[in-house]
Amino acid sequence: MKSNQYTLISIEGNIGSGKSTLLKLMQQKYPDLRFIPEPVNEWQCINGDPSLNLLGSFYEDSTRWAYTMQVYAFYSRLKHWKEVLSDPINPEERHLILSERSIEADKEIFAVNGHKNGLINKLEFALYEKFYDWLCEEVFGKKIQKQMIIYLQVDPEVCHQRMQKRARDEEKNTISKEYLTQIHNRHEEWLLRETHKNTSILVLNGDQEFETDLKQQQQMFEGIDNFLK
Ligand code: TTP
Repeated sequence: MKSNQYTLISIEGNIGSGKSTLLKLMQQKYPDLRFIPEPVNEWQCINGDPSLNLLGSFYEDSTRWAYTMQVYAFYSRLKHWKEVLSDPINPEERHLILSERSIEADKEIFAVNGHKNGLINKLEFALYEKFYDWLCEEVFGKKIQKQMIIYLQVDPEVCHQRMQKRARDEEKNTISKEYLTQIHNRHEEWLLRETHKNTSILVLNGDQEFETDLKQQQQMFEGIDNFLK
């Protein structure tokens, strides 16, 4: 691998599957990686103004806001990526970047699902794809040499229970089990049935509680350690 190239490791999975928890645990275990958290809080409060809540608007009127939500998710993620990629490279580092979801997942999961179920119309999807293709090439170019995906596969019913427990205001009464099943099916299609170039995929079952169950955690990390070797 060239000195300015990275491998991207992204944690993928349904809403409420436990990606943030896994990212936090991985941050503790592998402090030598670069990390990119997901900028959800930026979607809830544009310009620091809680009355400009894009995530809330999206769930209140998904057809009106789905395209805008995806454009802004793309923009905010790209901004973080640029920052991380512009940090000087330490000659000792492992050239691995760990991220909660990825720009590709935002498109493959949320934009494609929104397009399939009519929340994003044909014109909006064509525009989204145009700047997606161009900007990804501009920002990543040859910097990401390889991609590794950790797919946290969780039953949509379990995701629903975890979501109720964390009770994010915007999602509480708006995300149905049907929507979680759609998002789950889209993950399965994208990660298990479509072909991927230059990408390895680890499927981890996350149905069992793993935040507090150390035995379960240890089992998951055996898989992750092997995958990252
Ligand atoms: P997730 O990326 O699933 O994050 P999470 O915090 O729910 O994940 P976990 O519980 O596994 O830690 O989504 C955050 C919210 O943003 C969720 O309501 C779905 C929404 N969203 C979109 O609508 N479009 C997008 O492109 C993304 C990335 C998220």
